[in-house]
Amino acid sequence: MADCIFCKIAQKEIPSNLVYEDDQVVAFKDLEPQAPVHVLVIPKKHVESVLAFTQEDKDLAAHILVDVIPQLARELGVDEKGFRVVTNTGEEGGQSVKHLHFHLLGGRSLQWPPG
Ligand code: IU
Repeated sequence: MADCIFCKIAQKEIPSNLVYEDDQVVAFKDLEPQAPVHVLVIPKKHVESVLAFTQEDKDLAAHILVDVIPQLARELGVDEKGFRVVTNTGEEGGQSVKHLHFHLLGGRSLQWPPG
């Protein structure tokens, strides 16, 4: 989508610190990391949030959650001690970029509840 910064990152029109890529998904290091491990996992296609998923996106959603995130957690070394996956949604959910992204955070003891 034009003017979507995460679409531009996915298309490599804007540089990022990529840690994973396949035909449907990219993951890159968050520019303002909130934990020693903080990457964003995004679909290459523009989806605004989980609310915008359609039935056609079931395989994509499963791919992100079943394949990509667990693989990345292992590769980034946070699988044994634990990590958090967050997708902020909408204004009160704290979503600042309107392209679906899953934060994968780990490498320190995380507090609950979040602010
Ligand atoms: P949020 O859940 O929509 O607030 O998360 C957006 C995240 O995207 C936030 O952690 C930013 O630091 C991050 N980010 C980035 O890594 N690179 C960018 O070019 C932009 C935002 I814009």
